[in-house]
Amino acid sequence: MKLRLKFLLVFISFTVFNFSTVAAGNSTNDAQPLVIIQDYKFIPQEITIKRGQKIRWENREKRQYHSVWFEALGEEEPADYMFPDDESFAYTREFKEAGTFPYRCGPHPKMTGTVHVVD
Ligand SMILES: [Cu+2]
Repeated sequence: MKLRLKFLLVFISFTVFNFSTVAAGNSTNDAQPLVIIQDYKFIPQEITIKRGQKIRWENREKRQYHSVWFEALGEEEPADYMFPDDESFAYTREFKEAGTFPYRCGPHPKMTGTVHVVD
């Protein structure tokens, strides 16, 4: 009976670990990669996806807007901020080319992240 309980616990922790890996978006499986914005950070800060996948960013900050700006690609700073409490809280972008794409938050230059797109 004790042994069965041990197995159950191992199974549960394994399951939880797998889910948290997917939730952090740091995987290259078919689930949509997700980057959370919280505590003035992009979490995870670096993410690797397959070419053709989309990344979804979600602002889960309390009362603070942010943006996702691929400044290094020569793009203009997004005029629309991501506010946590309305529909603008999420932003999705598809990556059609392989490469390394650094980005930042417009209003907060220290908030940076990197997208790695692989074939
Ligand atoms: Cu920000």
